[in-house]
Amino acid sequence: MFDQTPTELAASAARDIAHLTGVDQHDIAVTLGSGWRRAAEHLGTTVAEIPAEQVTGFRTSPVQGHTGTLRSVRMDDGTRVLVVGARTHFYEGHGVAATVHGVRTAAAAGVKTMILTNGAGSVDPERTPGDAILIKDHINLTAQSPLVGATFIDLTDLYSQRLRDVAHSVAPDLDEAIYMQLTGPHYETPTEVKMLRGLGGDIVGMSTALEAIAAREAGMEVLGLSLITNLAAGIQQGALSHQEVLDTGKNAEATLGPLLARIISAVSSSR
Ligand code: 8IG
Repeated sequence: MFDQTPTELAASAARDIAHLTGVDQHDIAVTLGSGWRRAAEHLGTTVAEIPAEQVTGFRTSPVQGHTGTLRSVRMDDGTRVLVVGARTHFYEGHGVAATVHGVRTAAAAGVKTMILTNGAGSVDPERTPGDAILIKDHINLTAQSPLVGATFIDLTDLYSQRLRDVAHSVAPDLDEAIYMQLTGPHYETPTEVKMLRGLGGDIVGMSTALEAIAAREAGMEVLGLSLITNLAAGIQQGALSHQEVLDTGKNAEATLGPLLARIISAVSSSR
């Protein structure tokens, strides 16, 4: 497997998905981050759900709160949604190619619209944990790129204005934020959070930016959604815990599912 290029590996994974789900092509893919896990239940009819480890290059996540399946959902209008519940984070140490394999697999499965969701901390004290937010742009602070060689991809409209407009058409109150990706897995120090505020970002997490870049390279349109699960270190009183992140996610689940379903329906009818 290690002598395959990332593109070949993604093509194998897409063949596995077609074979295991019986669905040859998907239209939209959504990667489920912290708090977004149950959203898939609202999208439509689950045609097939497969354990991630049965698909080339995917692995089950060791993190509690991250699920490990791929799901093929048929929406009422016939749109095929690939729900990627297995995300490899950069902090797992498998390298940047493994981190964006899910996105490249979606592209190889025919997907034209990539929806990336995550949980994030807010470096802005005015934002409220439990709120969902649209990603407007990112600052990639991983010092990594999923692209190798002279691949000078334009990122001017990375988080598509068109798709953000579509999301706003069904959820006008959704705020927008600039997402900063750090490698983690530790959270920030309070001083790092001050620095991050100075850099001009709003929220911080450990995924999404690298995936968005790979999605753009693959020619997909990208929509990013964050659930604010916590105020970043030093902004809130007391220490941060993964349990707090899980609890906020759990409490938000009931509203996030229907919200995501509304957005994906609107995206689907706008294609
Ligand atoms: I959820 O406060 C979540 N992910 N780096 N900082 C970073 N990642 C996060 C945070 C946070 N909350």
